Amino acid sequence: MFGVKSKICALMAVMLAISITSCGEKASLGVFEEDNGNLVVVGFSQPGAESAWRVALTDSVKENFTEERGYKLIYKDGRSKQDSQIKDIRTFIQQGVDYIIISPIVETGWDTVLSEAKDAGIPVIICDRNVVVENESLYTAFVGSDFTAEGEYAVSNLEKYLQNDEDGEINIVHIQGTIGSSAQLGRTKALEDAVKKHTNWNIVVQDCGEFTKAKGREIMAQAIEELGTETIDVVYCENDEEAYGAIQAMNEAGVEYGNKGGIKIVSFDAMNSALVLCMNGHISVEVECNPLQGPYIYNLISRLEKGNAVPKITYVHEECFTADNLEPEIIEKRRF
Ligand code: GYE
Repeated sequence: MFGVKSKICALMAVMLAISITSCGEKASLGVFEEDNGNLVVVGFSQPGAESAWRVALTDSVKENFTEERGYKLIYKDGRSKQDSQIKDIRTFIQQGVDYIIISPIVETGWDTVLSEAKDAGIPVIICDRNVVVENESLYTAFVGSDFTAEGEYAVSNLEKYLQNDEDGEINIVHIQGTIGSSAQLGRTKALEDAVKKHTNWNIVVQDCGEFTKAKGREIMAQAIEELGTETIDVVYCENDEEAYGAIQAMNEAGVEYGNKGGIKIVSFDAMNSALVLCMNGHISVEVECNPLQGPYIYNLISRLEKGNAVPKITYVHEECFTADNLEPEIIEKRRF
């Protein structure tokens, strides 16, 4: 049935398909360049989409780098793996983008890929979490949070809630974020320093909640089961998703929490729904982590486009909330 002729035909068809594909790629690359001739191309590598906070960051960057403003944004989600993020960054380099924005899942392990971007002459803006590299010149600028300051806000406000308990033991369940991310490192350090300072504070559980609701719930449910409902005084959650999960676990176990009595909750991000819980006294301390970083990054890249120098570090504006400084109008005005 399949004679030499048909085999040759098949081979030719395959070759044609290959040449069409490669032409297609070339053509689309050509179109890419032609269509975006005047557009500045920006690749944005996110670690994943583990929280509402991160979705807000993605939206903020997308809203700022629009075609109307002269930009073409290529967005890539690293599915919570550093390897995928590195692959995505290499793709941007191959595509010859003009700038790369990276929100790095963890702080270390970026030297090689950043050197590749530098060799290709592509400026890199690190956003949200930071990197630790041997040579700071491997990236152009950092825009994001001061996580040590965030942790210190959290701890000093928690101290206010606990000041009447100076003599009793304070048992803390500590649900950490992705280990090795700057958000986790800064927020953890502040708590661990506070525990060293207050001899009656004890971390009774310390586990990684990966910044997700499911893990937050799991860790808190297990803590309640192992320690009983009376032993835990504080749950320190390194983001709102984990706090929502911990609250779910406490609701399911019938455990009291909040300012009126029961377990005190500390959380980070200050997403609107968490602020409502804070205003109502269910969450005791909410430290804001501002995901609206798009305008800051846009500002930096516009300056670089004009050939101007930019600051190496830009911290975004952040505040700390408790029931005492929250009102519905404050929450309504916020965008995340
Ligand atoms: O707190 C959390 C997110 O890196 C600051 O990551 C960010 C953190 C944020 O998933 O909700």
